[in-house]
Amino acid sequence: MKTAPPPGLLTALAPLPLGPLEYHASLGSTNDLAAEQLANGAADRTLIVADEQTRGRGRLGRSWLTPPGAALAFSLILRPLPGEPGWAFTALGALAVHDALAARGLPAAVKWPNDVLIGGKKVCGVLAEADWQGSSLQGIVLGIGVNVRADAVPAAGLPFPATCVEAALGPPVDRWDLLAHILQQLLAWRSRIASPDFLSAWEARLAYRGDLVRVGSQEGILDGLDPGGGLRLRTPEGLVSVSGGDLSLRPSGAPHLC
Ligand code: BT5
Repeated sequence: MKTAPPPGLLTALAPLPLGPLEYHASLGSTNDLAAEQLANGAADRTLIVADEQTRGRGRLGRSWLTPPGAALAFSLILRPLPGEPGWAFTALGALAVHDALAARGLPAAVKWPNDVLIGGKKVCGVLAEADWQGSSLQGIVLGIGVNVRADAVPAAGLPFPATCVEAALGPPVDRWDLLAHILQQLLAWRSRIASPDFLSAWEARLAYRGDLVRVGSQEGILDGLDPGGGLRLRTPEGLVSVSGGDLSLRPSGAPHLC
C-alpha cells in the first residue's frame, strides 16, 4: 500500500542527496519491491521505506519480522560505480547503522558479515542483494532492518538474542531521525568504500575480535578481516580466511561483552 510519506520522514530526509522516495504503510518486502524497480531502471539512491513488512526476508529465505510502527525497514537501490567492490555493500550498511548508534553513545558492534549488535544482542540485519547480468554488476539492493521499539523484537524462536534501540536509549526514539542519520553515514562511507580506511573502520567495529568463534565449519580466534572482506581466523593450522555472505558467526567460548 503506497502512501504519502509521513511529514517527519520528508523533513528528516530533506537535506540528503537521495533519489526518489517511496513509502509504504504495509509491504511484503522492501527488498522485493526494490529488486523490481532496479530491474525497471530505478536511479541510484532510490529509497523504499515500509512501516510494516508482511514478508520481510533475511538471508537464505529466513524471515525478518517488521511489525507496524516499531522498526526501520528500508531498501536503498545502488548502482555501483567503477571501483566500488560488490562484496563491500553489506558492510557499508552495517557500518552506517553502527556509526549512527555509536553516535548516540550505544555499545554497538558489527557481527560479521551482516548484523549490528548492541550489548551483544542483534538490533539490525542487513540483506544486500546484487543484480548481475553476466559478469556486469547492474545494481545492489541494500536492505536494512533496525529494531527501534520493543515490539519489533520477536518474542521467541530466535537462534541469536535480539534487542531494540529503545531498550538501550529509553523511549521515544525518532525513527525518521535515526533513518536519516544512518543514510547520511551510509553515503559518507560509500565515498570511501574502495579505500583502506573502509576496511580498517569495519575491522575496528567487529564484535568478538580476539574471541574464539565458529563460522560455518571453521573454528578459530577472530583475528580481523582479509583485504576482500573475508574473516581471518587464527587456528592451530595458522591463519585461515572464511568468506561468503551466507555464513553465520557464533561465539564458541564464554559469553562475550561488546
Ligand atoms: C538478516 O538476515 O539479518 C537480514 C535482515 C534484513 C531485513 C531487511 S528489512 C528491509 C529489507 N527488506 C527485507 O525483506 N529484508 C531487508 P539473517 O542474518 O539471515 O537473519 C535472519 C534471522 O534473524 C531470522 O531467521 C530470525 O531468527 C532473526 N530475526 C527475524 N526478525 C528479527 C528481528 N526483528 N530482530 C532480530 N532478529 C530477527
